[in-house]
Amino acid sequence: MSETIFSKIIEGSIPSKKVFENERIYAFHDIQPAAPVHVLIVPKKPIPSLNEIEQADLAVIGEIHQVAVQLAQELGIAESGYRVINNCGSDGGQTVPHLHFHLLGGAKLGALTG
Ligand code: IU
Repeated sequence: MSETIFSKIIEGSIPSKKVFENERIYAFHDIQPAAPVHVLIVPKKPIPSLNEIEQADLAVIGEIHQVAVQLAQELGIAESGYRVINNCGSDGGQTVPHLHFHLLGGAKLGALTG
């Protein structure tokens, strides 16, 4: 699997505003926030996109959602609500080919559009 900028962020060779890390997951503030709270939650394994997930990856994808809830609580948006999004592929708006989930909140978010 190819290295992306997220691999460099995870290994620390590119700085980031980290909010969570364990053996399997790294989360940091998005460099171009689309909402008052905008965190990216990333599996350390460089899975290119949701299309490439395997059976063995299902646990970490569940854990990413558990981390999203924990971070929503820590960042003060759990009660008011938030969104967890994955963009997959070109039409889905994915720009970095390393699987990641956006945690967005802190304001009333717009309706999803197609
Ligand atoms: P996307 O779903 O692949 O479009 O999301 C990529 C996100 O990664 C996007 O919101 C960027 O602002 C963000 N990002 C970043 O936080 N730091 C970086 O160095 C790069 C992209 I490149």
